[in-house]
Amino acid sequence: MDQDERHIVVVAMPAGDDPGTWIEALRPRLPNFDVLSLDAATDTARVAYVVAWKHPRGALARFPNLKAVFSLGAGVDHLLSDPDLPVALPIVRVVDPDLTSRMSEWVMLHVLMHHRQQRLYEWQQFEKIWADDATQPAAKDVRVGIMGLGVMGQDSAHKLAMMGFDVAGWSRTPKTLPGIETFSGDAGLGPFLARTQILVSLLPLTSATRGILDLGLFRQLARDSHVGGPVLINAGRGGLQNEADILTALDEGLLRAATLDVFETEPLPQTSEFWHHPAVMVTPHNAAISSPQTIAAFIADQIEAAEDGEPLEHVVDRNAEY
Ligand code: NDP
Ligand code: OXD
Repeated sequence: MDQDERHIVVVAMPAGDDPGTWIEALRPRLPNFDVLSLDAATDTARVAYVVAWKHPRGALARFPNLKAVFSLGAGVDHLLSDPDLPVALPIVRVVDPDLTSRMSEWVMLHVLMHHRQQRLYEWQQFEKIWADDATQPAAKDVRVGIMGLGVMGQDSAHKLAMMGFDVAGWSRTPKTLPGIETFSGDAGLGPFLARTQILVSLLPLTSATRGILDLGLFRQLARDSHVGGPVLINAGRGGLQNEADILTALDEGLLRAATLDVFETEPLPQTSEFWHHPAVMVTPHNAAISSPQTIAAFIADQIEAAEDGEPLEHVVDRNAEY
């Protein structure tokens, strides 16, 4: 093919971020394409695909012949929040077993951390205190509730159930999952929260879910947990949580503890109280991160398939926003 006719795949990152790693991962897998950074893609008519993570707003509107845009993650809120994103453009998100397993590792780690009161024993070791907790229940007597029963939520739910936890999940549409109690929609939220001692949020950020993790919701959680109150674990998105409400809930005992991987503002500002709150564990939005090689293979396979006339997979429902 003539050099001037080759399609371009653009890697679009925030201004100042280096797209080099992604370009290097994609190039060998897409030998028939020019894989370029946003700045280098001056021949805009040749751009057929964009691979994006938090791209500059409006940057994709200048490509008249775009066929699809690929999110570099599972979440697509960073794309849908661009008002200039072409309306009919298919958006593909990452669905990959490696990413999913990593999320489940993180969820199990933090559920276990709270269930087994690991922070208490770390403190006891520091203070040279030898004391066990005679009231430690078995996993089967601990009720975990997962908000979001999608790719991530289902895998975490199954793995927690395999460890013996009493697991339930909540989703937008009804689901039947072996060994997991399921709830859905507005009507299902109250009963779901009422039986939940450890709440895990794996929801996408949409107009319907923004700010859902607030005082009103925390008040509905089960209060009979052996750790002294409900626990919140959020790896969905920071926009799901009202951070002032989390701090109030911790102070008032509506929440006993929280593990947060995502925040309203990232990186978490130095002034945030979460950094030093004794009942909060902070991780730096790394609950699940796949290697560029894995994600690049997923995207390149889809681009090649689309060029062969096959349908794209994991296309986002623009109305549902995820
Ligand atoms: P999916 O799209 O597979 O699943 C989303 C789930 O949320 C579905 O079960 C869906 O319900 C449910 N849901 C959506 N809207 C609502 C609503 N209004 N009420 C109730 N349930 C709702 O997404 P994934 O599981 O792949 O990923 C989930 C999120 O995890 C991502 O969007 C991203 O924000 C976050 N993430 C975070 C990472 C991190 O490192 N912190 C890494 C990867 C992802 P239904 O089943 O009915 O459609
Ligand atoms: C994702 C993320 O959405 O890393 O994949 O947050």
